[in-house]
Amino acid sequence: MAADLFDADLRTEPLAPGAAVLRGFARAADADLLADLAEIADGAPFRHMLTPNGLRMSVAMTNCGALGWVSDKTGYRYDPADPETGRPWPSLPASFLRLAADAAAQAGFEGFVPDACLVNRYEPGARLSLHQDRDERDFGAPIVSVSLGLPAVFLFGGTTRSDKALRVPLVHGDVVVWGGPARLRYHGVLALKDGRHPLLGPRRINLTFRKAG
Ligand code: MD6
Ligand code: FE
Repeated sequence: MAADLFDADLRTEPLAPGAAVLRGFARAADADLLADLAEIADGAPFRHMLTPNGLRMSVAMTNCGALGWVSDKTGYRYDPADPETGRPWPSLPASFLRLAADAAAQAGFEGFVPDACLVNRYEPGARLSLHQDRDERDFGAPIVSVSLGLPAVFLFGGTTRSDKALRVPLVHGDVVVWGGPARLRYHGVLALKDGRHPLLGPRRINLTFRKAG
């Protein structure tokens, strides 16, 4: 009985070849992840970046690791320095590295060592429109995406923007691992609904780990 409950709580759901949701995988580490995140946000505060079209993104972002993803009027890039402070991004904490490597291995990608972690903060109404992750140097490494706080609906599309997207509900502690044949599929996040999470209040945090350089 206990084993059955455990399995039902921590199951791996295939999404597509190369993509899976690891339900609850980050829950046991949530307090450590959030304590480390508070330090990261002290050194590199959340900010609303501009898209290349000059629009303010509804999702607030920061980064840790050797490279950080940034967007401004000149386009998207990975930058070793935070343009707001001129300093290197905070380093990747051990708790982040361990979780990312363990999740990747669980999904079949052994030896994942990320050099970039984009941190997305959603408040009610914030959304991320359909996009591909293609600013990384090589597409051989997977992406590991950790959801904390309020639930959200993840859109998982195909290889063209117009392909119909699956709607995948994600809750606190869920991890999506994404690589191989799924690496360039379109995806996004629907507008966050109102709510209050016991640890995070009225927000959702997403940690997206990549090998960017
Ligand atoms: C988010 N995630 O869940 C945004 N990208 O807040 C992403 O854009 C993403 O979850 C690539 C792979 C997995 C992801
Ligand atoms: Fe993405």
